[in-house]
Parts: sequence; structure tokens; C-alpha cells
Amino acid sequence: MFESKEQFKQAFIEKIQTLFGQSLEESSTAARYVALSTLIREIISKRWYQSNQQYSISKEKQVYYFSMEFLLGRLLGSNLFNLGMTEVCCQGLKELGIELTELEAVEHDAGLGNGGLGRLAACFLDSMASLHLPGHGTGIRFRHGMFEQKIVDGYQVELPDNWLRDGYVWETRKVDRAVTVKFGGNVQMEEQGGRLIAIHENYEPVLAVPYDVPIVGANCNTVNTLRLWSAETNNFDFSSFSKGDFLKAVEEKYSLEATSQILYPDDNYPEGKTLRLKQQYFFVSAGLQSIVRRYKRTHGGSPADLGIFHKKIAIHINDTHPALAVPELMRILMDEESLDWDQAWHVTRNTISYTNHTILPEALEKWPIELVKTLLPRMYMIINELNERFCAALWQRYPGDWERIRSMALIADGYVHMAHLAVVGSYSVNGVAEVHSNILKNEVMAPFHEFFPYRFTNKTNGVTHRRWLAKANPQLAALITATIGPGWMAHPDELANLHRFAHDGALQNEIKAVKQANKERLANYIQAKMGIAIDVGSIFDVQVKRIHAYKRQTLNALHILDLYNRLKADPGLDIEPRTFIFAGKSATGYYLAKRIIKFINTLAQVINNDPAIGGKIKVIFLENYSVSLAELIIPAADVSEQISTASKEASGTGNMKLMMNGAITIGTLDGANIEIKDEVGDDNIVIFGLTAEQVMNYYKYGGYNVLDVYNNNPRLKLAVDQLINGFLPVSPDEFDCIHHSLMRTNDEYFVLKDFANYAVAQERINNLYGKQRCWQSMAINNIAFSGRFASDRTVSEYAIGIWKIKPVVIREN
Ligand code: 26W
Repeated sequence: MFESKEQFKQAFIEKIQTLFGQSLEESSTAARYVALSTLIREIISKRWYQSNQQYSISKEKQVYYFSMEFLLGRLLGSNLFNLGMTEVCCQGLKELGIELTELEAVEHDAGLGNGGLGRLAACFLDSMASLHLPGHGTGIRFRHGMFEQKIVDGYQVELPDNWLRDGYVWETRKVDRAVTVKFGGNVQMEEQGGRLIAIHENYEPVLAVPYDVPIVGANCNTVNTLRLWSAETNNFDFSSFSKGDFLKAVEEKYSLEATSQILYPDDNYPEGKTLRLKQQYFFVSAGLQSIVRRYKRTHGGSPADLGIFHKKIAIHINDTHPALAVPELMRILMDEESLDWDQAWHVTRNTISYTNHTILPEALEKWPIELVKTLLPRMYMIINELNERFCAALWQRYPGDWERIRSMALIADGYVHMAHLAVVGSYSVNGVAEVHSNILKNEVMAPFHEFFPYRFTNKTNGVTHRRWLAKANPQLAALITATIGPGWMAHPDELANLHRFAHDGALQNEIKAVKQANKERLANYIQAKMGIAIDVGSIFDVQVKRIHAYKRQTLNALHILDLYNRLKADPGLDIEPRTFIFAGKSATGYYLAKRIIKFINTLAQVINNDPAIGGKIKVIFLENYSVSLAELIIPAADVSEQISTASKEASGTGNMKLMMNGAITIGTLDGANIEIKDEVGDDNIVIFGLTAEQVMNYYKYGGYNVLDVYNNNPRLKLAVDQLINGFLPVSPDEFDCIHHSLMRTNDEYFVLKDFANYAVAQERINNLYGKQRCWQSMAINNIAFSGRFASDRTVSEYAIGIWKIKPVVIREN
């Protein structure tokens, strides 16, 4: 740590000299970024070592969070923040004529995730370390993360994300910790010494090499580990090579290494590719092998020692993507550690816990039997045995009820059902918001809930207030501290003390000024990036998230079109000026979502260039939504659009980040919006639309006819017609698919059904914004009651309720 600015400056300058052989003056911004980050890493390393030592010595239970995705974003700023060094570095650099923010901007986002699920994993890592919990991440070191999105002529274009191009200062390659993962081949059971032994032959070995990233907790006490696995091979096929077939040798190498090359850019929209299953087994197997190895070092390696593995290790699976952890832990315990089936099953069932993040039927993972059999023959054998035993237990309980047994089987209809595997193989299953957990229990997983009533719980999501409030919005953080003291940083519940000041005129003015500054910062970015000037006095109305039919960007867009129509008809229409800001990526193969992007951009083109409406509304689609772009947009938002079809959004986490930054939610009673409403009260949120129950009743019993709504609402009818009647400057069939999804398949997501109520809710937003005192008090109340949505609260609920782990305070030694 640095005692003073002077000490920091000296160390920084020396680091540039030793790393690059350059003086400060000669160094580039990129070199300065590397020097600063390296310096910080060295400080972290000491605590990292001490944390690991302490974990080994104390022998406390450890949790491993297995996730296909960790959407970390940039680490320099958050590491500095958690080390408490932002100020000294910022001031020291300033004296050297350098802006810290400029150096931060050099870092490539670690975009190793799609959206909610991946960012949640990153927030949890931050909270675990900050709460001194011995919790680590296990995932994949994708060579290419989430694609970079460009908008060209209004369309999404995908470019590869080459985030490792300039190296990654935060990682350490641990080649001595590499393990082998086996694919394909065949497995024979042989009897040896009275035991059945599995012999796996003719497999394709892939070397899994771990890269460790330190996860620094607040106040730099605990440093945990995110271990990301990379598929490598150093064995060229020398037989081909020596025969002169160089290409074949290289080809083989690349096909093996392909496993960790690319993140599938699918969010709630699976593509079911073989390589994806390979990725899943790859990191699950490597992760478990390395955990068992460490366990044996710390706790002993006899079968009796392994028989109590679950008392010292918890493994959490983030959705079903790592569900192969169930059969893989069985395999390791039986085939490598000589436990028998019953012992291995006891340990496995008490080690693994599972979170479900989606109930969209199309997003529930299932893999064709043949694929699992050929790619992972040993996994298939174990799953098959698990299935037989489970079905036998079901038969005992429900004799003759074939339909129920089929609907719950791990293997049925030609597929392995990963959610069933995850539920059966774990001791805890949770949803991510109250309404979502209830839907799991009462609908989607009702038969499982009936069979395992105590296994199901709820753990409402949260986000780290350190990144999403303190770091992303430092001026707001300073204002909060000046008002209620610094306690909220360690105890975000204390934000509630702000409530007393909701009507304090002075604070309201200051809150407004901070928001204004953030809006100006975003406006400058938009001007620089897109050449569009936006009115910083207008309402910044923000919908930023993946593009998906159920999230209903279409509802927002149709309302904008309607507003535009009304403004055209009556240019004197008295509304608050508004800037509608969108950002988000579509899955590459998701045709409808891609056309929704084009639709929004077409609206932007028409509306932003129409002088007749006097600049009252503007539409902006910001390209390449990412963690760092979110950090720029969210602090500038006045309105938070959370308008998914009720029952569809498991929780949402953007809703939490936005409220934490004082935005007012316009939303449906879906996911965590319901709990946000419960916290802030009806006066501080604008709710509209069908409830989850109403939506599900329509699905079950029918009764919704889109044509009725369409024919009875002339404003809506006009906007829907404008999709296809040549009104928009695109080819006439450009938006056929959007129109079709609304009108021809009876509007699966109830866009038309909710439209009228949404328009009324938007008018309410307009009127509330007009009453600035009222609006600012709402903003303050939203910040005040966001404490419940800090991931520190969520993670402590997991620690106490699921993982049964205790904090370990790291001592300096
Ligand atoms: C196989 C394709 C696929 C890929 C990703 C299916 C499903 C997923 C994820 C589970 C989707 C996801 O990110 N779900 C989101 O999880 C967030 C964190 O819990 C929630 O806040 C969001 O509501 C939920 O959509």
C-alpha cells in the first residue's frame, strides 16, 4: 500500500522504467495502464497468498461457484476501489499530468458472459471476497468473449472480441496445475479385486490449463480466486508432423484448443451445438479435478476422507450449464477415489446446489442422448444409472403414473434433461426472485417440488453497490456519504437513512445536479460516438439489456412511434422532452431480435431528423452494450424501463442498478420489479400491465384475442400498421417478422394487450417529471431503498442458507 502520493508516484515511474525501459514522458497511455495495473497486482498478490495460506491452515469450508460465464468488465478501477487506493492514485497521477480515467479506458472489458447470469456471477465474486467468505469462481477462459456489436445501416453486425490481444495483466497462468479432460472413446467395466472398474480407452485428451484471476474484496482483506480454464495441447501429432504433414498436425492442435475459443453469444436462446456441451464438460471436469486434488492435500486422500468431502466443499452451479458436475463428481469419487456408488452419491448430493435463472421453455437445456453417449461415454453411463434409480424411486411413490415419471426423468424423449439432473443431484434449488421461485415451485418444477419439498428456496438477486454505485457514480456516492455518513458502504441497508431526506430541498437540488453532470457525460459520449446532439434537459429514458421478444423492446418502440404520431398531429402537444436510449445485443441467430434492433434504429432515423417535432423526442441506440458502457449509461438514467411480459423475466438486475442510481422504474409486476415496488412503495414506481397470474391463465385457458385489442385502439392500430404499410423508410417487408409475431401468432408476449396501460404509465412518468420536487424525492427514495438489492445481502443469504460457510478473516503475517 502507498503511504502517500509521493510514494505512489515514485513506484509508478519506476514500474514504467523497469517494465518498458522508458521514462514516464516517453511512455504511451497503454504502457502506463500496464505499469499501474502491474503495480496494483503486486500489492494484491501478497494478500492473495495470505488468503490461500489462511484457507489451508484454517481448513474452513470453501465454496466454488461454477459458471460458464463471468462478465467481469474492467478490473483496474474496481480493484483500486476495493483496495481503497483510488484517491491516492488519482491525485498522484494528476500531479504527473495523467487522468486515471484515461488509463482505465485502456483495459479491454473481460466480456466472458452474455448478460444477467454472467454479470450476477461477477457481482457474487465481489461480494464473497468483500464479506470475507472463502468463495471462488470456476469458469472458462474464452479466447473470444461476447462479440463486439457494430450498428451498420441500423443492423447489428458482429465482430470478434479479441480481448486478449494486448495480454491480460490480472491473470496468472498455472501450467503446473493443468489437468487432462477426456472426450469420446469407449468405456469398459472390468472386475478387479471384487470391484467394478471403469476403463476409458481411445479417448481424445485435452489439456486444461488454469489461469487464475485475483478477486479483491473491499478493504483488501480477502483475495479469492477466479480460476478460468483454457484448452491447450502441446503435443503436436508428431507422426503427421514428421511425415511432413504439417497442416494436419496444426489442424489437430487447433481442433482440440477450439474448446475454449469462443463464448456462445446465446442468452435464453440456445443453439445446441456440440462444442457447447464440450465446453461444459471441459470446465466442470477440470474444475472438479483441481478441487478434489486440493481437498486431498488439505484434508487427506483416503476414501474415508473423501466420504466427508461435502462437509468442507460446496459446489454451486449457475444454471444448468455446469450440471455435468453431478455425474463428474460421481465419476471422480468412484473411478478415481474408490468410493462405492452409495458413498459417492451421498457426497455428491450433499455437495452440489443449483440456481435456476430462466423458465423460458426454449431456454431449458437438453442434449440429444446420442451426443452425450459419443462425446462423454462415462458421463452417459452414470446419468443412465442415476435415471434408473430415480425412476425406480418415483415408481415407488407413484406406481403406474407413467406420465409423471416421464415428465420427471433425467432421460426422456431422446434427450438428457439438464434441469432434472441438476434438481435430482443437488441438495438445494433456488430461483432468483420471489415470483420466479414461486413459479418454479408451483408450475415449471411442480412435480419436483412435490417430491423434494424442502429442496426449493428463493434467493433474490443483487448487484454489487461498490461497482454500480460507488465506482460508477462517485459524485452520488460522495453526496450520500456527506448526507448519512460512510456506513452505507459496508452496510448498504443504511442507505435507508436517506429516506428522511427525501423532501430536503437542498439534497434534492444536489441529487439533481449530480444526475445532470452524469447526463452531460453521457451526452458528450453520444455526440462523440454518433454525432448526435441530445438535449440534456430532456428525460433520459433507458432500456438497456439483451434484445429479446419477452423483454419487449417492441412495446417501448411502438409507444415511441405512437408518441411521434401524436406529436406530428399536434406539434403543440405538451410533453416533457424525452430521449429514449436503447442498448443491447441480439443472439447471432435470433432473426426477430435483430429486426427489433433495425426497427429501433429506423425510428431513430425518422424521428431524430424530423424538424416538425421540434426536437421534443429523440431515439438513440448505443452500439456494443457492455459492462463499461453500462457504467456510463446507468448513472445518467432518469427512467428505467423494465417492461418484460410478467412471469418471463426471472429477476432482472439492471432494474436494481438503475434504481440504485436514482432512476424511476416504469415496469411490469415481473421478477424483482415486484420486490422493488415493495421496498419503495407505490408512490415511487410506475407499475402497469398484466400480472404473472393473468399471463399464465391466458396461456392455460386462452381468452386473449389480439385482434380485439388491435381493432379497439386506433392509436395502437396505426402504429402496428406502420410496421408494414410503407410509412417507414425501409423495404416494405423489412418488419414483417415483427408484425407477424404480434398479429399472426396472437402476440405471445402480450405487447398489444399491455400497450394502452403502458401509454398511461408513460403519461404518469411525464407528469411526475414535470413536478421536479416530487421527482427528486422519488429518486432519493429509490436510492434509499436499494440496499436490499446489494449482492452482499444475496450472497450472505446463500452463505448462511445454502452453502453453510463462515467468513475467514485474513491476518497479515
Ligand atoms: C443455452 C442458452 C442459454 C444461455 C443463457 C439459456 C439461458 C441462459 C441464462 C440462464 C439466461 C440468463 O442470463 N438469465 C437471466 O439471469 C439473470 C440473473 O439471475 C436474471 O436476472 C434474468 O432475469 C435472467 O433472464
